[in-house]
Amino acid sequence: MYAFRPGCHNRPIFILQLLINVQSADTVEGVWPLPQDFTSSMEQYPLNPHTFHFGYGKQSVAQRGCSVLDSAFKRYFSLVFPDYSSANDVLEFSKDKPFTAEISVDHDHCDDYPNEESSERYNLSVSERKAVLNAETVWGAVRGLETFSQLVYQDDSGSYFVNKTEIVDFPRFQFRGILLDTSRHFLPVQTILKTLDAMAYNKFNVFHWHIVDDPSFPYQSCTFPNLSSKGAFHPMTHIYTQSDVRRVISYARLRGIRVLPEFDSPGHTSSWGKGQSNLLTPCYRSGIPSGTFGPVNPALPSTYQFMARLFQEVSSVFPDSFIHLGGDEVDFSCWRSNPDIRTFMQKMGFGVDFAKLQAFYMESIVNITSALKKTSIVWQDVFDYHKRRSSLSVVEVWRAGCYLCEVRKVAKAGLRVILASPWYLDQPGPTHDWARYYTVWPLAFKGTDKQKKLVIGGEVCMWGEYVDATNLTPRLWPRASAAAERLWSDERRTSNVDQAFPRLQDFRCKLVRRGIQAEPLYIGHCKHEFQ
Ligand code: CP6
Repeated sequence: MYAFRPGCHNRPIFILQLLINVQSADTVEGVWPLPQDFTSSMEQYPLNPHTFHFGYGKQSVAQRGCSVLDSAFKRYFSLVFPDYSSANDVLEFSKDKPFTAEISVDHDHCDDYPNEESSERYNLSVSERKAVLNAETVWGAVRGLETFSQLVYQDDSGSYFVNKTEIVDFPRFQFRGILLDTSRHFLPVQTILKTLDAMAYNKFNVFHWHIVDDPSFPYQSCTFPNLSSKGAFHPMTHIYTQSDVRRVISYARLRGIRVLPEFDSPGHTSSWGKGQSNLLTPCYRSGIPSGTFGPVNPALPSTYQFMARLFQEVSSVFPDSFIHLGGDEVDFSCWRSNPDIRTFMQKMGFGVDFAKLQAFYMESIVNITSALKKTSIVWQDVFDYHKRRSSLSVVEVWRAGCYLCEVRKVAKAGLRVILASPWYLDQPGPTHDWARYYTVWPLAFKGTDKQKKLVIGGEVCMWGEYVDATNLTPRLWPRASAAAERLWSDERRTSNVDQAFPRLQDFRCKLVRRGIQAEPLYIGHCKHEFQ
C-alpha cells in the first residue's frame, strides 16, 4: 500500500490526507449532480466484475429485450468496472458471492423517445450483495444507473467497492439543455456523440442542436438538397446526412436525451440564400439593389410555402415535440432599405414599425409548426416584439443584464421560460468561472408559485464562433457540470461553492477517467490520469 512504500517522501501527513480524500469521494457526496435525498454509511461491500450483474426485477414492466435498458446495462457495466476487459475473463474464477443490481420500471417506454413529461425519478438502495433500482420510466432507470456507477470506487489495489446507500432522486427542473452550434464550425458526428455521453454523465436531458446559421447550412435536406450542397462549408464532408441525424437522435434516445433542432429565422440565415433563391431580402442602396441580402423576405408568399415544406420535413425527421424557431437579432436596416418590403408594410397596416413585421413573420412560422403539432421555442427577442403573446409557448431568455427581470415578464405573461443568460460558456472566462455558473438562482424573482413553475429549466450555450472539435470538450467540461447541478439538485444543499469545489474536482477526474478531456479546475492531480 502507498502509505508503507519505502522512500524519502513517505511522510505520515500524506497518509492522512489520502484517507480523507478517498472517504469524501466514496459516499453519495461523490455523486454529481448531488441527489435530492440520501443516506449513506461507511459500510462497504466488495464488487467483483465476474460475479456482478445487472438484471430486471421480477415486478418490472420492462424485461429483457428492452432496448434502452439492455444497452444501458452494457454501457454501465464498463463504467462501473473501468479496468475490466472480457479478454482476460476466460480463466478467471471467483469465489466471491454474486452481487446483483436489480432494475424495475413501472412503464414500458422502451421504444419511445423521452419527452417533456418523462419522469426521471428513481430510488436506489444499495445493501449487501444487492442494489435495487426502482423508477417510473426507463429514463429514470438510466439516471439511477448513472448514479450507481458514480458510487462505485476502487482501492489502491484496484478492487471495487460500493457503500451502503439509500437515494431518492428526481430533477429540480425538467429541461436541462446544452446548445451546440454546428454552423460557425462543423462538428463531426463523433464529437456530438461524445458530448452526448458526457451529457448523460451530468444528467443533462436536452441536446439543442443549433444546426444552421449565417456561415453554413450543414443539414442535408431531402426536400431542398441545394441548401447544404450550396450552403455548407463543404457539400460532402461538412454536412449531416439523414443517416447522421438519425444516428445522433437514436444515440441520444438511449441516454434519455431529447434532440431539439433549431432552424433560426428570419435573421441568421445568410447561408440559406446560397441554395434557395428569392428567400432572402435584397438590400438596397441609393434606390437600387446593392447585391447584398438581409433576413428572410417576409413579404413574399413563396417564403411561407418554402418554410412550410422545410418545417414539414424537419418535423418528421426530429421526433421531439419541441422545435426551436430562433427569431433573435434581426437587423431591420435591410428590410428598411427595400421598397417592396415598405409597400408590403403599408398594405398590412404596420406603418414603419419593423417590430410588427418581425412579429407577423414569426407568428406565421409558429402557426406552420403548430399545424405540424410541434411546440415552438423562440428567443426572447420575439417575446419582446410581440403584442399578441398568447400565440407563443416557450421563450428562451439569453440576453445578459437583468435576465431575471425578463424571466419574470415572460412568466407573468403565462408563457414557459428556459433560462440561458447566465450559462454562456463559449468564451473563456476568468478563473473560477465555474463558481459563477454554480451560483445562479433561476427562481429568485418576485412571482407566484404558478409563475415559478413556468420556468421549465435552463440551458448551457456553446456558440461556435471560437469553438470546434479541437477545444469543445475542455471548454464545456467541467464548467457545464456546474450548471448541471444547479438544474438537477436541491438549491439549499448545493449553494456553497467551497463545499462544491472538492466534489467537482473529484467528478472532473471521473470524466477524465471516462475519456472526456475535461479541463482542471485548479492545482492537483487525479488518481487515474493521462490514459
Ligand atoms: N448566434 C445566434 C449567436 C448568438 C445568438 N444567436 C449570441 C449572441 C450574443 C452572445 C452570444 C450568442 N452567436 N444565432 C443569440 C441568441 Cl453574447
